[in-house]
Amino acid sequence: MTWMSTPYVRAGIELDRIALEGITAVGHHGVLPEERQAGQTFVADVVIHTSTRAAAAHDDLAKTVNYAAVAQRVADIISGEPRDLIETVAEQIALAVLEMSLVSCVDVRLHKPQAPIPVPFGDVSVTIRRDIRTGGLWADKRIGSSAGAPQDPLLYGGETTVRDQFDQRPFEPVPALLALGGNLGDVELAMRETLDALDRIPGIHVRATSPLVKSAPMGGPPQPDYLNAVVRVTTSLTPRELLAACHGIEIVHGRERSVQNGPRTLDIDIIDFDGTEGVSDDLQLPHPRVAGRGFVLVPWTLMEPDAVLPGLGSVREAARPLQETVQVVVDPWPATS
Ligand code: PH2
Ligand code: MG
Ligand code: MG
Repeated sequence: MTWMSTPYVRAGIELDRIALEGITAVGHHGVLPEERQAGQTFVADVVIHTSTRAAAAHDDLAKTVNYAAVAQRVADIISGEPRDLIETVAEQIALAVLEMSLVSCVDVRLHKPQAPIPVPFGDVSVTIRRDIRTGGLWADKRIGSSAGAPQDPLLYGGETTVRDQFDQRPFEPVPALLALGGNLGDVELAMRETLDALDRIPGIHVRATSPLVKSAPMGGPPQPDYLNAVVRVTTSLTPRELLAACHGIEIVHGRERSVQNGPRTLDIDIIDFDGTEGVSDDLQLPHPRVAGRGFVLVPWTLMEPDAVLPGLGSVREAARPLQETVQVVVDPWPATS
């Protein structure tokens, strides 16, 4: 294989490249029924644009992209759901790799050397480049099953006008902390459905969940007790897109915003977005009312004992005097059956 992709430049610096060539698997992609039936060999070349400096400095696999994991993902997609076009399969591969940690850009070349072409030929392939900042990620995701779904971040705008830092797309997936809560209806079910819904949104991955806790309502009118939990996600959405995604899930679960601090079926708050600090009319980060809220701090420190929040410091210390305000009801949550 002689293909060497061109460098990808980020902030004026050429990124390093990890190239995986000739990943081979049998797939059933194609327009012809025979292709769907019999299957044939597909070969993928993948070039990952990333910085390898930190990994090299520490000789640490955790600081780079594990090419074995990439190869497995790519092979799984080739042998997975049959598609008509190699364009579609290449796209799926690019998006899957782009969602892995530390990947800024990816080039994919997908070959179909046994394609049904009525004249002798050597090879046929498509080559695409996708990077995390161009918005191509979200536009292209619309090809997939989430196209037009209510949680589709494109439906919420923010792609064209950059108002402030909350419209800045991260260079690579970043950690964010979400707090879930509610006190009307089957809240635990709504919260479990939220985990699924979040994970299905392109650019959001659920990484960890806290125990489920119960607490008396803080503020607002007299109302039932709350169930709460916090969720660690990684995301390549902008803060405003993440907020829109959370609102979309709340709406699907029948959330109505009438009384402030009033009873609700489901509330999803962004507590922290990779340490971003700022205020706008629609969002404040970190969440301004975390101090004193045992129903956020206690589950958070149970999930991440060493967590720190800008402006608050150690979550463990902040949670300590609030232990008695919440009761753990499901741990681990969601319960493993
Ligand atoms: N959320 C509020 C107001 N009060 N009290 C508890 N116990 N749990 C909550 O999630 C909660 C609250 C506003 O979002
Ligand atoms: Mg809230
Ligand atoms: Mg809220």
